[in-house]
Amino acid sequence: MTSETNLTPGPEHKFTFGLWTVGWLGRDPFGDATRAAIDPVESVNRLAELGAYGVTFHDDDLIPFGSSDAERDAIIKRFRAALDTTGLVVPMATTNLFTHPVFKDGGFTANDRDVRRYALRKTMRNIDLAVELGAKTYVAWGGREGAESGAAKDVRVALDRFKEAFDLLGDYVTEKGYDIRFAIEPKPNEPRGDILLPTIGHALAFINSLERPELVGLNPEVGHEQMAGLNFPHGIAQALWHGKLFHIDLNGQTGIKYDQDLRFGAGDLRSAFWLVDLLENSDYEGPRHFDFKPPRTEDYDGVWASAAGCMRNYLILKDRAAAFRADPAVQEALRAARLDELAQPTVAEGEGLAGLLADKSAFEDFDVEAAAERGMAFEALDQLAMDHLLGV
Ligand code: XLS
Ligand code: MN
Ligand code: MN
Repeated sequence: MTSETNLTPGPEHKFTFGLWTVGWLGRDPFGDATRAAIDPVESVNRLAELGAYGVTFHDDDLIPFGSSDAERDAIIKRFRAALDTTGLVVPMATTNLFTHPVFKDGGFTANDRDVRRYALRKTMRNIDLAVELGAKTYVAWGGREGAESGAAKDVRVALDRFKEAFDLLGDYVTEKGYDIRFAIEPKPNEPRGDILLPTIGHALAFINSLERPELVGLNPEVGHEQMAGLNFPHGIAQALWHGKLFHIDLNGQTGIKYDQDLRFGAGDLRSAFWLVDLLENSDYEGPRHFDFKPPRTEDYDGVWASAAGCMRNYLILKDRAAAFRADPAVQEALRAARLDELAQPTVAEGEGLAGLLADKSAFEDFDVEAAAERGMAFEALDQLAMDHLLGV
């Protein structure tokens, strides 16, 4: 690492945190909370001190479920004041459609029609607040949209209801003239046995069937794809290719198991390196949003250490990725691995299908055996990446 490497986070890095992340009390299926509740205003202040750019929230993170209108107004006023004092922004908000028992079978795809109508109204109410606070992205994680058993959910019909919900939400923000877009967050399972729209790929295909596909993109989360054994940087690359990376949830995960939500950089470090390399060399300009859970072993000192670690690891990896790309040996190795050749169209401009079919060197005279013998030189390239990642 060079001496001028700046590992101090600032607003220019666009690091954001969910109120529910540092505010997680450590309750899990086997154990009670290990930390006392924290005031969202305190979280705003602490995150600002650490160098964050913004905060995000579920409606119920900020305004406890069941608050009266007067309580709601007072909470929003206090929160706004904290934002004004610290300069923190709210680039994204979302709805909690999973904690209250009413959502036990889902929100937008619950079999119970009354619950679906309520879920839509709850969402629209919080969209109003999100827009008031300046959010440009509205995340939709359908954690309870799914099933544990085969006949319980007719998936094709549930997808009709899912589409209906996003079409109605699209109508809502369009009629209101809001400048906000939706970002679907895929997850394969947990808390439901199986969740609808389980991966980036499923969600991308779904978005194409909506009435206003331009209003809907993705909020992929590192651990969620890795829970399904998928390559997260590859998924993000495809989301970027479709112009659908609207937001991102960064955290850490070690393989196919429960949703660990480790701090960013913990878990699969190599994957994190390639992710930062990709994001920093893409046109994605949105927040670097951390959706992690400081382990329940930690007190609040540990919580802030964990939050600071997310940002520090991102900045270290950004530095390592930049050093990798700038290294002449890497540029040579990229050429040896023929990345420049991948960027050439397979059929030359003006050549067309006819040209390909007429080209004997492409088939009749092609030396298949000689081509098969050519090494790809990927191992040398990957070792250079390893050296840079490890700072050697
Ligand atoms: C849970 C999700 C959730 C969403 C927001 O696994 O990551 O926290 O990001 O509802
Ligand atoms: Mn997660
Ligand atoms: Mn998430």
